[in-house]
Amino acid sequence: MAAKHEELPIPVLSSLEPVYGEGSPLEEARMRFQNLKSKFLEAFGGVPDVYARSPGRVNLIGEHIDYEGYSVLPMAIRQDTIVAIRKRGVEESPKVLRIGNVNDKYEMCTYDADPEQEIDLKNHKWGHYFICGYKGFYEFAKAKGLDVGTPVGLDVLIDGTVPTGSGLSSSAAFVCSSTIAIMAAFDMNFPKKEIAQLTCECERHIGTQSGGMDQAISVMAKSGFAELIDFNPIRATDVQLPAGGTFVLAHSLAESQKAVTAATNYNNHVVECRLAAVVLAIKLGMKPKEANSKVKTLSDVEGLCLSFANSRDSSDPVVAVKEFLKEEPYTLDEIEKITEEELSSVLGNSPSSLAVLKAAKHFKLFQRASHVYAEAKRVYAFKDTVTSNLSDEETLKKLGDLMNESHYSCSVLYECSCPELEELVKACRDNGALGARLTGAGWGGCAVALVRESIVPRFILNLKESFYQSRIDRGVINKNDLGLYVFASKPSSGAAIFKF
Ligand code: NG1
Repeated sequence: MAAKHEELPIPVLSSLEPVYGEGSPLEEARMRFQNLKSKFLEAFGGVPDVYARSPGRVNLIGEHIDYEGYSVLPMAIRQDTIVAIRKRGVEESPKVLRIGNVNDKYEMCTYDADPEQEIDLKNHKWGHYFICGYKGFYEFAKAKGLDVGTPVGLDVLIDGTVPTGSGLSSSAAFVCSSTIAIMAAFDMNFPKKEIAQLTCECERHIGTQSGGMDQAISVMAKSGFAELIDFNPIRATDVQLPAGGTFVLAHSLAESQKAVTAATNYNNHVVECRLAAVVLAIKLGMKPKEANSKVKTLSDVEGLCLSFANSRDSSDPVVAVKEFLKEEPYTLDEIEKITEEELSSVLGNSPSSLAVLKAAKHFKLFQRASHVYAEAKRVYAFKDTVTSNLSDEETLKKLGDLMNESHYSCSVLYECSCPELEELVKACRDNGALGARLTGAGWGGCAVALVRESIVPRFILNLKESFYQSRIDRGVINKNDLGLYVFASKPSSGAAIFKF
């Protein structure tokens, strides 16, 4: 039997075509690789041993549920991060990690070669994402009992085209390509699902309690398909999108600095979900001590919620949420009365959770749990619609409706939107999108719109008028850069190693 896609290692290629296709994308890729090589030579006085690339992604549906254990449905985009790397000899100096970028905006970063080093989170630097991969590689090798020798110096040059802070996962593209490049420099390769798991875990060194969606799709994507990603264990199932529809990505121009705002935004919501799950478990009969230590995610208590829902002739876990969680925000004291234990201890005293507790005034458990359970269902509804016997037109309409519902839930229940995203999503719908929603973590970044293929050029032109023109006039962006902020995207391929 042929090995499953996720069991295969990262493909090692000797030409760019399998990833970048032909025509102008291929030409552009050739230029990037040539530029990378010559700048590498200029910076480090030698050529790279090997290159790795990993793409950004757009999440079509399933927002803020991966860390709750629920499946999501993203696709890779063509924008990616390419890492050129050279491993120095054991005797060679300097025994440091030198990380440069072809974009002058990013200064060269130098780190010690010690894989045990702590990342200085108070002093955020772009090179930290490489160190996530570096630490991850050594942790992974140690767990597997592999001998990778004493740390040596690495010369690294990065070229990234995924817009940062845009909800398109530039961070995962960077962490995955870095990790894979380091592995390739050590002549190692592993099954994609192991790399997806490892990169998800090691990106957490940056201080976000992220789920595994971005790394999974970046590593496992296949050209022409979106993927349904399941977790525990990680698995990818191809989803063929219906003909006649195109996904257009549009940037709200509000940058979302996920790592910097973690305590009040991303991690805050992860913590709220955890607390909602613990409170539900206790209300549904679990002893506080057991719930506090065992229940980590809303998917852990779905079974209990469903049993309750069944007793009310329903199969919807939200029935339990409505019964047992109050709509008004909870104070920390109110939750501690239920858990009978300090929240800092329930959350394992992890620094990132403590930062959340310090910053939070209250916790919206009802809203977060309602979103997560309903959004998890929408992912399957989306997949079932795609594989149903409906006509293409009916399919597209239904997918658009699901995307609109998802956005409403993200905006009203999960509160991860922002005024710019609201304006942009409305502009997309007003200009004829079948559905539009924020994508990725939110609080800025991109929206994704499902648009009939036949109207895509007009749609983009109209969006330019209704959303971007005033920003161009105000000097927020340059007219000539518009193509970077709004573009149609086809499902692209996943990570690859290049040895030329
Ligand atoms: P972004 O910020 O778009 O890369 C983040 C998380 C995902 C997922 C989404 C919300 C990381 C690396 N990624 O994505 O795991 O939780 O938010 O659905 O933190």
